[in-house]
Amino acid sequence: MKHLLHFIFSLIAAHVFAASSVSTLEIARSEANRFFGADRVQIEVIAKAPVPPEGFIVHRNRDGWQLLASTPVGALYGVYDLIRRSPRGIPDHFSDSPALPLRILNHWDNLDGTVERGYAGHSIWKWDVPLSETDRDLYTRYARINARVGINGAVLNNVNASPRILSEEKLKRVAEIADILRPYGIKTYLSVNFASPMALDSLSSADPLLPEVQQWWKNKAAQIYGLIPDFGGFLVKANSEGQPGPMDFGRSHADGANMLADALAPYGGVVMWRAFVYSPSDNDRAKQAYLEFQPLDGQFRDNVIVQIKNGPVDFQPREPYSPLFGATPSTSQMAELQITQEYLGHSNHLAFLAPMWSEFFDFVPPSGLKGVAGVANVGDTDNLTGHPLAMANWYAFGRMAWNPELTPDRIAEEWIRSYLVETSTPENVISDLTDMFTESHEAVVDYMMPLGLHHIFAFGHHYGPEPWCDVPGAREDWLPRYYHRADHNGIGFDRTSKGSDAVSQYPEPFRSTFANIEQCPDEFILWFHHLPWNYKMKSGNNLWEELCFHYQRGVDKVGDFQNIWNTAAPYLEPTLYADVKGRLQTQKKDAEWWRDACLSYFGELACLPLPTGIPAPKHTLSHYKSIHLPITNYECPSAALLDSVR
Ligand code: GCV
Repeated sequence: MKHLLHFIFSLIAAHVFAASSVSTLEIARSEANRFFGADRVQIEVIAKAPVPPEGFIVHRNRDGWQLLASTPVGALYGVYDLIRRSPRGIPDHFSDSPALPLRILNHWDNLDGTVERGYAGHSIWKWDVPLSETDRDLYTRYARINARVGINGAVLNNVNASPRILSEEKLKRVAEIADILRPYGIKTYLSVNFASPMALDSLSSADPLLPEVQQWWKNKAAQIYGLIPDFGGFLVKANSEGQPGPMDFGRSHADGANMLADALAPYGGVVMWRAFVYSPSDNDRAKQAYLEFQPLDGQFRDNVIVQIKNGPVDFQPREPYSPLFGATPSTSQMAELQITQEYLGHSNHLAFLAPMWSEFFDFVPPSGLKGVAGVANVGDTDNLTGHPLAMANWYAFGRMAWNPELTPDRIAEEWIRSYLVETSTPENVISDLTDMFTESHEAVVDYMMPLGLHHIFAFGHHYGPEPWCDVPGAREDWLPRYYHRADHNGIGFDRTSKGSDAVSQYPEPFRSTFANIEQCPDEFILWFHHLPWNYKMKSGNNLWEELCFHYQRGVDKVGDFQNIWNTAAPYLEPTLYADVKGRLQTQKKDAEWWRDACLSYFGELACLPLPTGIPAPKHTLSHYKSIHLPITNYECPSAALLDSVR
């Protein structure tokens, strides 16, 4: 490595950069100087250096470090890696580059400033007023946070997209934002509404095979690239949950995606076409994405990437991986993860998500993916993420998008050391905090939906338990009973060949593992099997007892987290300490609410007593059924509101 570096440095003496890339390098240099002292890090960017485009090589020398990259953004990432490594000691030689080319945040931000499933205030993007210095500073702060973990793209608006995002006025604003993000290596993308030609310019159709529709999108692409030369491309939610799409005109997803892809291709743009679809007619929602997209394999243009949610249903606390991954070998795929905690206690609960994403990558090799997108948890509150520790999820998303093999405990520890505690913090405190982070997702699964249960949330806003939920006129597959299928005989969704046969969408060995009740992991058992309440589990408990113990384990874990947090108090910033302490109290009460409500409801069906060690519910089932939170789909309930109802 050392020799290679010297060889490269001596061969190529100078390099000229395009004007736009100079500022990236300036940022890299100023970050390095600020953190390590003037000129301690010598940065060289050599276009022909044998370093991957966003990668870097670092080598310690007498005065500090030599950092080599083939692009300015590679240098910037190298500086941030040096900074990240510094609390643990920087090795003499190291190199790195990202595993996935696209590492993108998807904002579900609306033009009116609301954020769908956003629990950190309003959108940071301003659409109707001139950008102030404060806005620009915020966008720079946002860009820097992303660059520090290697996130290289941002889709600015909601997939439930307003056509107005493509109006000239809004595109000019997009260009202003893109100019601020660009020096940090971030490309800007937009979600588009498939019917935009009809909504914006009164075309009579948005049929992707009509020449005038194709021309409309070509003109739109030309306009966008005139304003934003490095625009990343479009994200599209089509024919899903009421959004328009090519199927409205009798065309396929491929027809729709390809039309947009052709418009973007001359400029190098991509289309990220979402596979989040589920028609009301199918017998199992979990099968839909596969059924609609697998037969289209090979029909998409090269610059189309099908974006698939990690699981087959919808960002549940735990899902098996979506069988669509790997099922379309001739079509590019990317994964969609959710950083915002729509189904994980919003910004009231601590749920560090790296373990969930790591579990996903254990099933889905990153080598088969073009990228990964994360639905952002960013808003305009001071700490940007609502729950102060939810910033660790934004961080973890970036780190895992860069390297999906990083372990959750390493990521947690990095974040804790870099952003949470004082440098004097004893190792045992750091270790306990790390455990708290890495165990927190499983705790949430335990007190919300253990053993493969899913989608038993309150209707609409998805906060709190409602396994009994019934909304007259609602689609069956929007109601919890569709998913848990509990009655006096048992509980769980039979997805074996005797049921919906969703297992047959999985390749071996997963198909057999999930289908075989003896082999199916406990964490997915009620996802794939309908079992009697007295079914004997691997632990020796019957299913009912096992369910109860999981709920209790989740509650107990939150109690442990409270203790760990209190012990760490002397090493934490006091306001942050108090904020998280309050949220942990809410989380504990919510965990008890989940346990008591779900066990009351399922217990009444199972007709079995609570096992020893499980406390009696605080209230009657009818009390739990009477709880309705008056909140929207972009609000986190306050502690006071929750205390007044549960
Ligand atoms: C943006 C779920 C969420 C919706 C979201 C949708 C999607 O249904 O509840 O808020 O819409 O997923 O991913 O498109």
